[in-house]
Amino acid sequence: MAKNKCTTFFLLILFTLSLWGCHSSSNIPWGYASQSNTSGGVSGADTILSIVGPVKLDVVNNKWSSNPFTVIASLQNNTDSTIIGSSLTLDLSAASGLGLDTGEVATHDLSDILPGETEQTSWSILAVAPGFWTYSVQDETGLTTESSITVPILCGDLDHDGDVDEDDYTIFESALGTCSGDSEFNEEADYDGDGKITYDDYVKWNDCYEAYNQ
Ligand SMILES: [Ca+2]
Ligand SMILES: [Ca+2]
Repeated sequence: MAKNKCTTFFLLILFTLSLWGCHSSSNIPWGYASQSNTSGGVSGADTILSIVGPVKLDVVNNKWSSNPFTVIASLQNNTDSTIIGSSLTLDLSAASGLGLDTGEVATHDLSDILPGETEQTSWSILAVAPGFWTYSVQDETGLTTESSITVPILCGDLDHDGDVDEDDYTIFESALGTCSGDSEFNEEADYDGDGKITYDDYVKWNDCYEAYNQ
């Protein structure tokens, strides 16, 4: 069945928009200041492993901030003997939207930890997709602690790959002119929430595109 009359009304808009060309997306360096922190920890018999990292990435100029972000892990030695040759390993296997930043490695060696002392290390982690992601850090004895971060969906990022580009426009275009209930209706592209994907929604999508690509 054809799309309803809403579609007909927007045939002209479709034609007009077909003349619109996306700019090439530019690689703008990501990374801004500020992050809110949380900490978690699991007690071993006499050793405490804890993580400090952001609970949520902010969105600044329609980009994740800060990205990459930093996670710090600490190993506290409450025993009466020195911990020698320990290491901590970051596990992102359960967090498909996160990856190690360029040059980063999963396992970091620690200096020897005297009784009562704490050693820490940090990783640079890159968010690559929106979602709620849980990661963990483990020492070689099996002591593990985990933390989570929320990576918000960017405005206009209809394919949820962390950018606003031609691919997102293609998704928007396929929904343009549809109404709620149509098979090609995309609720996420209905920025004004009126149940129709119209030129007004396009203007809002384009604002997102311009913000991301400025
Ligand atoms: Ca995208
Ligand atoms: Ca709308």
